[in-house]
Amino acid sequence: MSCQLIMNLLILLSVLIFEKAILTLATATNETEITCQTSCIHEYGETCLNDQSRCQCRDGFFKGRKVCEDLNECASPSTNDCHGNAKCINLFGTYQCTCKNGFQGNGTHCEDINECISATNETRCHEHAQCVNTNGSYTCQCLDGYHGNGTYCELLVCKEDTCNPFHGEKCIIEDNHLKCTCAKGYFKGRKVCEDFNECASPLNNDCHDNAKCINLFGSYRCTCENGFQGNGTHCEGNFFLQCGNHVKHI
Ligand SMILES: *[C@@H]1O[C@H](CO)[C@@H](O)[C@H](O)[C@H]1NC(C)=O
Ligand SMILES: *[C@@H]1O[C@H](CO)[C@@H](O)[C@H](O)[C@H]1NC(C)=O
Ligand SMILES: *[C@@H]1O[C@H](CO)[C@@H](O)[C@H](O)[C@H]1NC(C)=O
Ligand SMILES: *[C@@H]1O[C@H](CO)[C@@H](O)[C@H](O)[C@H]1NC(C)=O
Ligand SMILES: *[C@@H]1O[C@H](CO)[C@@H](O)[C@H](O)[C@H]1NC(C)=O
Ligand SMILES: *[C@@H]1O[C@H](CO)[C@@H](O)[C@H](O)[C@H]1NC(C)=O
Ligand SMILES: [Ca+2]
Ligand SMILES: [Ca+2]
Repeated sequence: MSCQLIMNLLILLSVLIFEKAILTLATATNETEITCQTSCIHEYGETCLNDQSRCQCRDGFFKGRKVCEDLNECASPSTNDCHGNAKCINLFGTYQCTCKNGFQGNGTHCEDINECISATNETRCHEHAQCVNTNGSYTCQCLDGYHGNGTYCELLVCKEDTCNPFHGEKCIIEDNHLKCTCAKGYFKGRKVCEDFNECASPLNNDCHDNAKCINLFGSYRCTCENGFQGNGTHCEGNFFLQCGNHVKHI
């Protein structure tokens, strides 16, 4: 007998003894239970059935062609309980819900963060702006009399070059914006401001009945007619002329 043969026999003997021991243990307790519990691989998504008869795919997995495969709970809202304002993140064997930006909570419940009342309040918006909380975010709105994007607000002032007064324009502040409109004495033409003829109707001027209305670019003037004197809105008969006429009639 060679040494190699003895070694082989010894190995065979120990294997036989080991198998006998397993067999004894199996009959002593429950054979299928042992088979199920030792063969189901948790890491592969398997678990032992309640009756210990066989392996099945555990929660978070589904039966694939060969093995249990990860279930994408995020694919349908019916397979996860993430809040409408939460992001669903699929993980191997499970999933995770995290509130979207601008929301806070545990993922199954998320609520809007009121950025306007948080500690960093003052730095969010410009000093001349108001913080307005919105669902999922916030905005900064320049206060009345200021304009800008909210992170920077500028005092609204009409400057000389804001509008063109030579074209009858006037600068005004409307809806927190600088705006050019037609000044008094002008009306909005097709493109530019055009002169308004106040003399076309007595309703549009205050010239006296005995005055002549003269239309000007952007305004008008009233001059008393011959034989009358005054400032145009009020004209009186010229005393000397009247007197002269009077003399003539005699
Ligand atoms: C094994 O044990 C399970 C419960 O643990 C039992 O339902 C089943 O009948 C048992 N099988 C045998 C063969 O004893
Ligand atoms: C998540 O938060 C909501 C509201 O605070 C609470 O009702 C719910 O039980 C929480 N869910 C978990 C899983 O903690
Ligand atoms: C934050 O801003 C809001 C409105 O803009 C204001 O009512 C509140 O007092 C401010 N809070 C702090 C801590 O400055
Ligand atoms: C907030 O916005 C989310 C979408 O981002 C919407 O699902 C939710 O209904 C809104 N909540 C309110 C109170 O308007
Ligand atoms: C707001 O306006 C200021 C000045 O024009 C600019 O520097 C800043 O980048 C703007 N911020 C945003 C968020 O648009
Ligand atoms: C024109 O003269 C009348 C009478 O003297 C006076 O009442 C009126 O205020 C004057 N109008 C103007 C625009 O000066
Ligand atoms: Ca999953
Ligand atoms: Ca908000």
